[in-house]
Amino acid sequence: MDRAWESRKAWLAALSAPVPEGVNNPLEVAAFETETYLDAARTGRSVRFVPYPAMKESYEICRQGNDFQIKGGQPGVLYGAYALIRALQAGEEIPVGVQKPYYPLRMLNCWDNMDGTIERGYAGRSIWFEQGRFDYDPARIRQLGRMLASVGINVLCLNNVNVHQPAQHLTDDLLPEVERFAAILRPFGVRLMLSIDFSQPLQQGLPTADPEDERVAAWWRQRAKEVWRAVPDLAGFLVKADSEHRPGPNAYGRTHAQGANMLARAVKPFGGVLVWRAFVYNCMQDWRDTKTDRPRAAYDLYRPMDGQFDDNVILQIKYGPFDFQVREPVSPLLYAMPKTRLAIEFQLAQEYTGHQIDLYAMPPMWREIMDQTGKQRVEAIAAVSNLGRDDNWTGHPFAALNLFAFGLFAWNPDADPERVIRLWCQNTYDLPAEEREKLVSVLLRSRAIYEKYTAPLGLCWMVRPDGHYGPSPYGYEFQAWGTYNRADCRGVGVDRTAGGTGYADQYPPEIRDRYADSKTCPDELLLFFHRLPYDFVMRDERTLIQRIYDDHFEGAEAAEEMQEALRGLPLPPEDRQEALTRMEMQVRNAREWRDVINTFFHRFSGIDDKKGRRIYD
Ligand code: GCV
Repeated sequence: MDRAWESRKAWLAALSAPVPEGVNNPLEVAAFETETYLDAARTGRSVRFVPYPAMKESYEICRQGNDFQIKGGQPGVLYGAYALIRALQAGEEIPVGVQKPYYPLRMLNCWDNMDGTIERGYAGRSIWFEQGRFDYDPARIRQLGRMLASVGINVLCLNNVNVHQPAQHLTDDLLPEVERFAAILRPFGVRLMLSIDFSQPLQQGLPTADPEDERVAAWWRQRAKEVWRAVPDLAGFLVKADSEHRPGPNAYGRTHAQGANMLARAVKPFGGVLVWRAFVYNCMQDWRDTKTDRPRAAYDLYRPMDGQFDDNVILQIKYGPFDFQVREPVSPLLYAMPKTRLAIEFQLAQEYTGHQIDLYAMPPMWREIMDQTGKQRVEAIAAVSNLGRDDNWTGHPFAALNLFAFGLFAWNPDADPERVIRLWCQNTYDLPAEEREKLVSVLLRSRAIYEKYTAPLGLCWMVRPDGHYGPSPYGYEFQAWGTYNRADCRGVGVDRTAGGTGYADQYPPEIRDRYADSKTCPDELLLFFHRLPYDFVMRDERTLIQRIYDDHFEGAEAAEEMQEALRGLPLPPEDRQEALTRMEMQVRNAREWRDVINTFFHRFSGIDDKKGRRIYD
């Protein structure tokens, strides 16, 4: 078995020895990790563990000089051990006192297909599926468990929400395989979840998948029984229904609450949760129809159902009303379902954010989102995985930062983006402080830079259709996906105020009012909420068109500056090579975006750049 991945430990650089087989539970892993890292004989440091089951995922670190004590439940002690190692490795203050995760459910959603491909995967093939079956190196899955536990992620959904081969996961012959996989992750406090296909009873010979039909409900109860018999600590099922051609309850005239509750009741006896995705919209829209507005869809559908979901249903909502765009306002649904358990969904896979070629460190974006949603409304968090079989796990070696940071934000949504980025750098590379700070600064700026050279001012969707890399300002304009910028010679943007599609009215009044007025709407969302002429004067007194030109020139220039900064960094050779190769592609991509978008708007507006920079005709 090729073990090249072993030398690429993402942020676990300090942990040199692999976690051996036969380390059976979080406490044993914690003891192994601290023994290896602390090397008591050399450093004089020691750790004592005090198991305290009632603390479950929480832990408390106490310190007396070089002696540490970690008290906690399982896997709390393990989280404490990793927090201690992280802090020591970074030379940070030891997090003494009781620490408790903010979200009880902190989940990675893997869009892995059983044929070995990964939907929107940019780091190679699946780490555990190939040719319709499980195929993995157990040592690598142990390392995966260690990576997840080291940042507190406690659930991994194994298969794509688009369940293309529905029968395959839940057939009896595969359940023992699922359990073997689950057993490898168990010592790391990571439980599995499975995506299921709503229409599965049809494939198993039932004449219907109607959730109100007792035969269907009985079929799911039986399946749940078999699945939990095989994998007793399975966390639950994840469902994408009535979305992008996936089957769902609407086909039978039933609501999503009826569909979700039927499944929730099947998994309830086993302590399972039913995670139901709210990513539902009309993907067969007519572009000529200016009344239907895709961002409205989830709120319009689910808001009336608040209070109708069973208590083990969690409604999983993407952070924005579209689809993981570089810039979207926070989904209004997150404010609107007080009687429903909610999860927020992020995407680490860089589908619209540079394919793990372009640098895009997500913590600054998450900080904004967390600050806006009032995180108290949400009790679970999920992110689409950016992992794959590439030796370095994430394709771009720096993309691992996003997985690391996701875990830390899921544990503490008040996390400071700069601190998290620095902590990743410190735990990944042994760089002199000055060089490390250069890397921190590049990563910290990377999202703002990417935003500048791609779609302007909250427009979204100017990306090439299907693949979603590179510019195509009209690529989605006449398509069925509900994603329009409506640019013409008079202006650009969509009026989503009360006089337009009314989307802004879905927010609580104070937020609605801010967005609905073009004078108070934040610049970065201006064209999301308003249709404006090119000579519209913005708060900083630049015209809209000048701002578009400036951003695109500045963004492409900043990409070149990042390239320059990276060239000088003494990173490990493989990572340096990989990062520079991808940076070269990013600079090309940024120039392409700059020129395509500027030319597009120059042709429509007929207005020249005030600074006389080159815009192609
Ligand atoms: C898993 C977007 C992606 C799809 C993805 C979907 C979803 O539309 O392009 O690949 O499907 O989101 O989140 O379900």
